[in-house]
Amino acid sequence: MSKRWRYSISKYKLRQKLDMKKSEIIYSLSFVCRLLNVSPHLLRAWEKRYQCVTPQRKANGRRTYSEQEITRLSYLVALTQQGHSISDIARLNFPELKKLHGKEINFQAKKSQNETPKATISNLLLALEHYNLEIIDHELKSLKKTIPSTELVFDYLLPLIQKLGEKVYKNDLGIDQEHALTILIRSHFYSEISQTSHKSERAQKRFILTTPEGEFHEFGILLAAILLKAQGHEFHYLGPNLPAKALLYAQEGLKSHTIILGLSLNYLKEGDKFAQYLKELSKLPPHVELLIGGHSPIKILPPYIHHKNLKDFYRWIKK
Ligand code: B12
Repeated sequence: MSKRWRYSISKYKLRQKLDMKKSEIIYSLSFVCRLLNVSPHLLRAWEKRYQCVTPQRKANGRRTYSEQEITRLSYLVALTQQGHSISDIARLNFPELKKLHGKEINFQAKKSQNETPKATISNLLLALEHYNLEIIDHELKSLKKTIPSTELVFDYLLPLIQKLGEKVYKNDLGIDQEHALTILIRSHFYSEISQTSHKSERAQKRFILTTPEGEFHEFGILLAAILLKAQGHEFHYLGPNLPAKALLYAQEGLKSHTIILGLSLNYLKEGDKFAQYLKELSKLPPHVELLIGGHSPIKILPPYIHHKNLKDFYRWIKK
């Protein structure tokens, strides 16, 4: 090895050490490979040839990776997938890698046995960045099993979808990735709130959840349905984009007492359309309540109910 080459490696290692704060939480090679969708062979080869990370070894010789090393590898994997050669980028520091990639990548360590919601969300989005849909699928399954519904809605799903929106807006994730994640979330939670009504002894009212025709954003009503179920209410989830006439039939057929309409930011420009929609719904029987959730383009006056956010809605259904 030439003197110059040796010097550049040791300079690089020093720089890497400076980049790396002490972190007690460590991860195995197989975890990193699953997260980044790469083979152990590839990571070992990169380490051997380019020293792009220097994982610690356990007593049994197994490699262990820190939070910073995973973030670093994550940039390297993403950049090589974009066509950069590993030999050109292996020695770049974090700011240089970020600049080249153009997007922020961040891996968050588990703070304890139970991952914090922030860490879970950050890691789900990292898996999405690497198109590792299997990990997302697995994680959603385990969240569904282990986290109580209300916490799941407010601490995990709502911030996850909102963070996804920010990342797509900043071009950190593509529309394809937005679709992939939203389909996975829907497929996991549809089964919880499927078309069949949830009957409960507690139920006094029967709800219908939908969105007006042209409104395809359905997470507001999906999360509202999970909250209704958690509170033992009876409801029918009809999904998004329902014409007013069809909603009138549904109310009659399902004999529901409250209709919940969810509206996204995108619907703010649909004032005239929504006024017309509500006009058609004036044919509902007088005892039927109408609840608008989210961003309404027009002022909602009594007797209609308006909940701008899910927290207010949750307080209302808990009464
Ligand atoms: C996921 C998503 C999609 C998915 C929807 C998938 C699905 N099946 O739902 C897909 C890819 C289909 C999509 C399509 C489009 N989208 Co979109 N989408 C989003 C995204 C990322 C999340 C929206 C969401 O579901 N949030 C979850 C809800 C629960 O959170 P929230 O909206 O913040 O809601 C809060 C309150 O409003 C309220 N609330 C909302 N709903 C309800 C319901 C009830 C009952 C209650 C009580 C409360 C409530 O509670 C929440 C807080 O507690 C947002 C980003 C964002 N910043 O919102 C863009 C966003 C809404 N989309 C946008 C756009 C432009 C579109 C498209 C026009 C894109 C296109 N060119 O095709 C289409 C329009 C489709 C249509 N006609 O409806 C824009 C709207 C911009 C604007 N200000 O007008 C946004 C803001 C993205 C952006 N920054 O540009 N989208």
